[in-house]
Amino acid sequence: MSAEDDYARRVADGLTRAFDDRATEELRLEVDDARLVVFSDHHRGTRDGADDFRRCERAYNAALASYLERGFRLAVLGDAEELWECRPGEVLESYPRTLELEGAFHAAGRLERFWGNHDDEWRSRRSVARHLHPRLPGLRVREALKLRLTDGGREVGLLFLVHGHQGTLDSERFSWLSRLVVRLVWRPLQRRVGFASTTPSRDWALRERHDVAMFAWARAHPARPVLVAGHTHRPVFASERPEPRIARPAAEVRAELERAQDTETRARLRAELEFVVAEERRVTPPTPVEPPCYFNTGCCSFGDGDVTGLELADGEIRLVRWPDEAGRPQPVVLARAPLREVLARVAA
Ligand SMILES: [Mn+2]
Repeated sequence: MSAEDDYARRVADGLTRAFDDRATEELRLEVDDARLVVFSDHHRGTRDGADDFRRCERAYNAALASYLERGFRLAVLGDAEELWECRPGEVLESYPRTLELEGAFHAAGRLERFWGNHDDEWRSRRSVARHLHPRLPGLRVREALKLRLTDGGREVGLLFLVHGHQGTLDSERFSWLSRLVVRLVWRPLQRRVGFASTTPSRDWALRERHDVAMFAWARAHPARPVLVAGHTHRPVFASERPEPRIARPAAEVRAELERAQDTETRARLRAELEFVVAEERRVTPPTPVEPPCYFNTGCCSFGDGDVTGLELADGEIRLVRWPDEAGRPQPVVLARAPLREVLARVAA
């Protein structure tokens, strides 16, 4: 068996274990009534140089306020707190406003919290009771959730929500070891250097492999689930993987630059060209996701302060980013698809 197959098999085993776990509950939702937003991977720290959420706090809090008002249910899909690097108490004290907003969903019975690999401390009911209950009374943190979608009472599909680290070597088998490495080696280094990062988002090859493994599990599973995960920090939406916004193609900027005469214009265009070229280099070609049985939220710890999430609303599934192009506290829909169509294609 090749290393790739072995990796994919471990991920599949991990996801199947979570899928079959008796603790994994089900929720029924009508396709047209469902109003849910899923965010993941905040990696909230202590507001120091190693805290990836700091830059995203503004966009995330704004988004929560809006979804709260519009009656959405909120799913926080794991790695909300960065507990490999920091202690629970200090993290929770660092973001009182964010917790208040999440707490408002909880008070309304509209919050679902999941644990990821970086906050798997919340597997422990004692830790949850000790640290989270003072702010979120009675909260349960789960590993996974099944959403049975119905259309006029008839079941039309199954969404399986889970963080997505299940079955990975570093997260499940040696989590105590990776945690020590992060806490003792990585974090002091990151604090000094100050760049945003969390495993495995730094490793493009691993992320690619991980996306493929999660997709393969969903496609092969007899229950025909639509897997909704986070963990990779890269949004995946149906048959396309949306890419970071590129203002306009490099060729267009180049053509304009050739015609430009004055220094100011040339300087502006040259800057734009370098910007676009570097952006294009970051982008890997999309992996086709057909049937659309795997969606990824992206994350709430992008280095530029953006957050991405998945909305289920108005009979659609949508990938959104906050803030909008102009930096205003509004969502931009990066991709959308009718939910019935997605579920029908997965069931076929
Ligand atoms: Mn993770």
